[in-house]
Amino acid sequence: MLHKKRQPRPSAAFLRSAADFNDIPQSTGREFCVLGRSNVGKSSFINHVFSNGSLARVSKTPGKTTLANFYRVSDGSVWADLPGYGFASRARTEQVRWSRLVAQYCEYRKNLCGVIWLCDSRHPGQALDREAFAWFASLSLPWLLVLTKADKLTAQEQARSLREYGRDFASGQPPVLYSTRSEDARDRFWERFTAWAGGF
Ligand SMILES: Nc1nc2c(ncn2[C@@H]2O[C@H](COP(=O)(O)OP(=O)(O)O)[C@@H](O)[C@H]2O)c(=O)[nH]1
Ligand SMILES: [Mg+2]
Repeated sequence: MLHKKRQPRPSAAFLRSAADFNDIPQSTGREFCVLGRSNVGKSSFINHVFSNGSLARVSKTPGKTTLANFYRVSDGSVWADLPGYGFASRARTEQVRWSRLVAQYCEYRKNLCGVIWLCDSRHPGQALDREAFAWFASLSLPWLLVLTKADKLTAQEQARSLREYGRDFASGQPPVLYSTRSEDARDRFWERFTAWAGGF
């Protein structure tokens, strides 16, 4: 019987948390950061993609995480789960609020190879994401756009989300749909990540 070739699936272990830039672990290897607005699904994504439900804490209260959490990955790289930007606030005065930590990390971390950028697949065109994009693109950081919570969309809506996000935030890589409810999503992510990160 023929088996579909599986992508290699790295595992990860918690390294440390950092409250400010000076706390960040010494590391010279390849590093990737996970960036996105509060509640977009960053911690859930990290747990799911590494098949380890207790790696990152999934919060019930949006905007609570102010620490960056670092993980050592079995491929030798390090991943950083950064505090989310902005808040899903009820007020209309939403604006990007970068923590100093995120700003300094993205600007000064020498071995940062790229941003795994998470946006909610249901909400293309959000002002906060546009601002975030303008900022890290200005730093010339490569990004891979991951569209979270795809299980909440129909196939047609997923196609539309891919189209709109791909148009707004075009890079050499089309966005990747993700859902923590799907094994296929995990395989697809690793396939795309390997193609993207292979060049760094
Ligand atoms: N249906 C669904 N819910 C998700 C998915 N990813 C995250 N969530 C939910 O979204 C909420 C925020 O997730 P969390 O990982 O804490 O977001 P973070 O603030 O970006 O780290 C939690 O209630 C998660 O269970 C997904 O792929 N599908
Ligand atoms: Mg989180």
